[in-house]
Amino acid sequence: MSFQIEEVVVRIVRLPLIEPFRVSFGTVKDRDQIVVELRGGGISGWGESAVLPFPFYNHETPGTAQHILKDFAIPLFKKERPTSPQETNRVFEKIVGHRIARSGVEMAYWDWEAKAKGIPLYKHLGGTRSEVPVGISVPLFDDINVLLDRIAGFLEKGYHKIKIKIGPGEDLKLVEAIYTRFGEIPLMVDANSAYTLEHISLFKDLDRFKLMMIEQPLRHDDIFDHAKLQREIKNPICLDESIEHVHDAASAIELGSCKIINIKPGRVGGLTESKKIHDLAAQHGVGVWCGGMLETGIGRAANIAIATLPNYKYPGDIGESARYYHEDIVDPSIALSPRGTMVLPDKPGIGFDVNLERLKKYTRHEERFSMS
Ligand code: OSB
Ligand code: MG
Repeated sequence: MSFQIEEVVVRIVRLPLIEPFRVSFGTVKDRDQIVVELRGGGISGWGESAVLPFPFYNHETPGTAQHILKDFAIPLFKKERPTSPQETNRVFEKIVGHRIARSGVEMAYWDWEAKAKGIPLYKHLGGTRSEVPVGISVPLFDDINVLLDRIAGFLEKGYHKIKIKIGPGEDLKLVEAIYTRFGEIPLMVDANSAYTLEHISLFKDLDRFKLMMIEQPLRHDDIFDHAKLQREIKNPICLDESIEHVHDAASAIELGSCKIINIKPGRVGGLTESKKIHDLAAQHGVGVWCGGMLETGIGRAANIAIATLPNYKYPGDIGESARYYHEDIVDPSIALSPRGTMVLPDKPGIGFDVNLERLKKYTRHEERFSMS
């Protein structure tokens, strides 16, 4: 196969969020999101660089991602002319960090290639299921009753996992209140790096509750202290921020820093790296699940596709469109089945159509790069 991509289109879109999403490091409001389109042979492949508005989750922002795409990733892509998404991932390894930025192009290539072969993306990725149970990530609220009512609504909808956000001062009391109201439910907590080993007594206290897992309690780049913490507590630790590459996953597994891994395709640079981490974790009996970054329907469709691989053992943070946005840019919008699952469309590629009219309505800026 030769290189057949004729043009790369980068669009900066702003899709109004239904409500702000507060976590320990800050609040995500409406923001610039990045949609990447690869055009070639009459086919459009779609991807998303799922950046947050500030460098508080990792080092990336909409500004850095646009810069890396325009000045490094797309020029490298044009120069090296990779003929597969896997080769694109390898070419982009030259770039240190900035994995969310580069992931948009890599994911779009997966969609493009699946469409060129006429098969659904999930099958192209090696997925083994056509329906996946999903969970929901619930932000922090100033009023604990609002949090409890939201959880009640999500449980009623059938979500298979409730993830709450925690941070110093908003931790044990939230878990206690949830147990008091709902008893034992499939519950996990995500600290987004808000603690240090000095808080070890909090994590020992949390062992009173049977949590599915505790996500990223310590530093965003730590693997060592998480191993110390895991040895002291019963609830399993799941790493998010700390795992950017299969090499990090190998270190974490060998050191015992976690028992579960949250794989976000954006954070690790795309679907190829997600597959590598998935496969390595499977070899070591470590289950994984698909995290989210409040993606538009484009990024979420890819998340649903990768979650069909066999070692995605836990429900991902894959909410339906209506939970994030007033209107999504894909058709049909992404909806939960009555079983609390996402059903994979039997269509080539990501399985959802990008609505070009709506995309245009929300596009603030567009840049085209010719590959010839
Ligand atoms: O840590 O998983 C996280 C959102 C923004 C930044 C970080 C995280 C999250 C979520 C939301 O938990 C997941 C989603 O619903 O997309
Ligand atoms: Mg997280």
